[in-house]
Parts: sequence; structure tokens; C-alpha cells
Amino acid sequence: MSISLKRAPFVVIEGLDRSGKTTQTTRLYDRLKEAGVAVELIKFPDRTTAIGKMIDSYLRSTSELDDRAIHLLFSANRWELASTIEKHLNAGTAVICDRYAFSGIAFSASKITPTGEPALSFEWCLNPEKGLPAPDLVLFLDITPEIARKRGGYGQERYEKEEMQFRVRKLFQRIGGDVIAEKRDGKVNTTWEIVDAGRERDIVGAELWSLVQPLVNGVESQLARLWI
Ligand code: NYM
Repeated sequence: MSISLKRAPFVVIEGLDRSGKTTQTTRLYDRLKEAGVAVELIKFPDRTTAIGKMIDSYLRSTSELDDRAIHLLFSANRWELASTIEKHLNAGTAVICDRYAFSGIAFSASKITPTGEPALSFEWCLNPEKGLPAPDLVLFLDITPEIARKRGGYGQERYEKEEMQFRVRKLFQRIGGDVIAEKRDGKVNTTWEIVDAGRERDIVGAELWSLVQPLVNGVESQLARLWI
């Protein structure tokens, strides 16, 4: 009798607003289900919880919050689901997240003061994310803010402005570069893949599937923690 030490994979999809992220996350989820893989889809922010409702009202500009307070709420929204994610993975259910800690850092650290200085430092933004379950794979859907705009424009929510998206993209590139370097040095288990999301939907979908498929039979390594 053989005992399997494998757990289910944890995959995160990240990207700018209008990158096609939510469409692709749903497609990936459906494809995994069709392939008979047990899988849960989690979206951050999860606007259904008490914390999520505060985030939702801030994003829709029906409430005002200090930059630090909203940053910590986004992080708390992940922490309130962290043990659920871990339980799923250890029980053999794959988890796909539409956004995660990387969005948390990239968006908050992109905020600027009226004089153009960063409102919050990168390190300050990263700190509350330390210790969250680390994904095995991050699929970064890369798109230029110009192409994103041509796709039908941004929505009405806070942060959905082209000049903000430029800064967010730069920060995602910095975060991804760090994760890639740390993986190369054997310091983290997370693989960061940059996927050109400016292409046709089916082509992007096929590439995402080819990156996720090798993980569907489970991963050997224990679940790691982010940045500790
Ligand atoms: N966002 C999302 C943050 O600022 N911090 C976070 O931690 C997360 C998860 O919320 N513009 C921002 C990015 C988006 C906005 O996300 C809502 P979505 O995927 O459009 O619902």
C-alpha cells in the first residue's frame, strides 16, 4: 500500500483591472472541474464578509478610509480565509484565487500624495501579508494600461484610472521580479509566470491551462508561507 503525501495545488491569478483576469479565472475553474479536479474558486476582495462589505463601500466611494486602514482591511480579508484555503489544500481540493497578496501590495503602494510621493512604503504594505499561505503558482496576466483602456474602458471604482494602473503595473513587475529571483535562489516555492494578456482570449486560456495542468495531480512540497 502506498501513502500519498501530496496536497492539492494553490494557484493565484493576478493582473491589472481589465486584463481579462476574472474571465480567465472562471474559465480555468470550469476546465479543472471538467477534468474531474476538486477545486474551489476564491475571489479577493471577498465582498461577502463583514470586512469585505467595508472594502466594497470604500471601492465604490460610498465611504472614506485612511490609506493604512483600507490596506489592513484588504489584508484582513485574506487572513479571514487563510485557514479555509489551507484546509482545502490539505484535503485535496485545489484552490484558485482571483487576486491575492500581490494585488494588495501593488495597489496600496501605488497610491501617491498630492505632491506625488508614495503614500505608503512598499515594505509597510508587504508586512501584513507575511505568513499567508504561499501559492505554488502565480499567473500574472500582463497587459499595458493603454490596451486595457481600449478594451472598453475602466469602471467607476477607485483605482480604475490609467495613471494609477501604470504605477500598479510597475509594482507588479517589481514583486514578480523579486519572486522569480527568490525562486531561482531556492528561497521560495512560488513560481511566477508572466502571461501576455493582450492576446486573443482563447490563446491566453490555452497558455494558462498548459501552466496549470502539470500541477493538477498534486504537489509534493508542504504549503509554504509568504515572505517568512
Ligand atoms: N485591490 C484588490 C486592492 O487594492 N487590494 C487588494 O488586496 C485586492 C485584493 O480592489 N481595483 C483592488 C484591485 C481592484 C479592486 O478588485 C477590486 P476586483 O478584482 O475588480 O474585484
